[in-house]
Amino acid sequence: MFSKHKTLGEFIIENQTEFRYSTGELSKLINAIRLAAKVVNHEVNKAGLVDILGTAGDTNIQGENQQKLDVLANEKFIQTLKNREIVCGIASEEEDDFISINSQDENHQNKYVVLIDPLDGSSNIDVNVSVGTIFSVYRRVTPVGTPVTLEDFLQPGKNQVAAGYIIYGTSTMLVYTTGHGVNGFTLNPAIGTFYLSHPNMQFPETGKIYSVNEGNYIHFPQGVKDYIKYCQKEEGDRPYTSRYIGSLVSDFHRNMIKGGIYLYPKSSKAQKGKLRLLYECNPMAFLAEQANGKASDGFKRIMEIQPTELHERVPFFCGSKKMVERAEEFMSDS
Ligand code: AHM
Ligand code: MG
Repeated sequence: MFSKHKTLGEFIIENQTEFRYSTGELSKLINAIRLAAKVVNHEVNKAGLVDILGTAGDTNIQGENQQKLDVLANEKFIQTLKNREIVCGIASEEEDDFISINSQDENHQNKYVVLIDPLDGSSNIDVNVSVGTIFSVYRRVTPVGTPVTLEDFLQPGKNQVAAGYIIYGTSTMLVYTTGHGVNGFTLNPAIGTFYLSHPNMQFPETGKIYSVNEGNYIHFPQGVKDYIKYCQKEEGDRPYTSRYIGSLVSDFHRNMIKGGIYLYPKSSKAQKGKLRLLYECNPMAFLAEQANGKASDGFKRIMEIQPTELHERVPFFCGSKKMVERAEEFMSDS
């Protein structure tokens, strides 16, 4: 029976055998992410107090200014994963290239690669609005013991063995899946322990919330314009409510709990959309599907897409199954 007081550590141990390749390695990896999450949480929480706000001055590969906390979160996650020697490679939104770990040591046996967006929605940091960390885990495809290659990272989302996010919100939560449903853990900051607070999370089949940056409306494809008008129409259970935080993790999290759809379509300004396939869309798509939701690029399943670049972008429609399906109908009709 579900105990409200089960900790993430206990949960990981209890569910270790559910992993397809149960060597304990993936459990250690989730443990390392848990640790890094606590460190980053600590930094995010004190952001308003100390001089770590603002722009670090560097520009990342997407041409965006890096916030200092992005840099910090990136460092913390990479350091934690490196120090524990449990992965063979890491790719991050904040790094131009992937990082190979233990590439000098021919005896290393680590089988997993991790892709992360260390601090997503970072434009929200300096206004005290929720941000998140997103992670995605794959088994490498090249032989164990050799340096990782780009091929290990450019896998379709359906190959993911684990994915999740940390939301630094009114409370901090770690939500993840290893392909056996989605579970959410809330941090008790007083003692630094995550507790299973949201077992078996599920998107409601349909919902009443649509989340999209409507400021870009004029640039959207006709199908998206039509779908937005549909959401706003007075008919049946509509009009829907519009809610957009501008922080994917937070918008996704709310929609999973309440029922809704998140859209970041392509536009005439950004032909491939904005969000990154490998460390934003794929992990969220894996979570969505594991929670009875759906994720698509407007036409096809996100997790079927064969990536060709580390920082590839893709249009993203994600949320309650029926709502995503309806949006897809508008896309194909147009
Ligand atoms: P980031 O990785 O630079 O933070 O960008 C990703 C974020 C998402 O969290 C959010 O949903 C989206 O960008 C908001 O974009 P916009 O401001 O164009 O609406
Ligand atoms: Mg991001």
